[in-house]
Amino acid sequence: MPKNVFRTGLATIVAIGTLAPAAFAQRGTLKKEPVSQPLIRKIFTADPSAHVFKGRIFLYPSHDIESEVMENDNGDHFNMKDYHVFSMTDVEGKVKDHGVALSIKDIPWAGRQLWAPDAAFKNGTYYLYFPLKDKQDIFRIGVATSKKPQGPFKAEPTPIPGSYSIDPCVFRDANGDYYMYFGGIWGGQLQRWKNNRYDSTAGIPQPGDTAVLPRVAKLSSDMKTFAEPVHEVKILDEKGNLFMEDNKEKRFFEAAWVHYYNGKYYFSYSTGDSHNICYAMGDNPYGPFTYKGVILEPVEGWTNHHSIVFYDGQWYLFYHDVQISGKTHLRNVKVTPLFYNEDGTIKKQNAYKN
Ligand code: FUB
Repeated sequence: MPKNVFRTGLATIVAIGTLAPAAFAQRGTLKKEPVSQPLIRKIFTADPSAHVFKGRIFLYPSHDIESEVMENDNGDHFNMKDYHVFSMTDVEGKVKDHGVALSIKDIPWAGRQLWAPDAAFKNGTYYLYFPLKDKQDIFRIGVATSKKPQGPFKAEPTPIPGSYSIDPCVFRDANGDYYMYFGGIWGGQLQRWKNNRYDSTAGIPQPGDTAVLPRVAKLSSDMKTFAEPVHEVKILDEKGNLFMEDNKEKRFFEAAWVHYYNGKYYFSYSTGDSHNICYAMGDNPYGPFTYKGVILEPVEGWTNHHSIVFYDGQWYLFYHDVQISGKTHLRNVKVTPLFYNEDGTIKKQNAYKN
């Protein structure tokens, strides 16, 4: 083991300069003791979308940077300009940085802010899906392709027609159909879209309103267009009612992820300003999904964003916090094992020991 490198929990820490005291190195700027250590320390990474391709776990995260943009509720300070792709054969092993996979300067329709991406594979081609503001400052979802999971990816000349808002998640159903889930309120602009029409004057949801719903559309066989109009995804409480905006601990905010386990579809998401990762279960990819509980309690940092993947006989939850920087817009990705109860519900995770 090289000097200044030591193992803790699920990851390897490389201390810069002199060896830091172990307790500090494990906790960084955190107030609490973490259960997992950052997977990547050379750059800031967030919103990790994990997939298994070619027998490895590939990570498609946001690449956080300090761009000196003032922090606000629209998230202007999340001013990212490219993506790196990472891979590993073991969640406790070396994480390979494959370098820049797509840069904003190579996206013809780009305005600003490359936010949380996702990826998919079909018929020999890898697809990178990404939210980005266009030149009118409206978030759209773009797609870029590569013959390799790590890229580099080449962006299509225009965003996906009919796409909007942020945080795409592409789910492959067992029959080979692909669905894109997306949306995020506040800076993610979802509240401005009603019946798939944009209203720049629509404000953020108010306490008496029904909560804004995430969206889904089946992808066409070319994986670059929607095969149908965008639908709302209903998330219901145990009585079958939609959540109201007031129910901030449970209602959808952003960061959709869909996975399938034992005959059920799991729709998980962030509650944003109340900072939970929650989940709901359903019987088909369109929902409705019934709320079941919290998967991940709030992490340090404002945002909470995750993915769930099965690899080598174990389910994993990828997520992020701000252990290295202590700043909301400079995050670091992490991973922890995920477990189910016998009835198919998910055991709640806490990213900290105390
Ligand atoms: O990384 C920018 C945004 O922060 C993501 O799109 C959201 O999900 C939140 O994590």
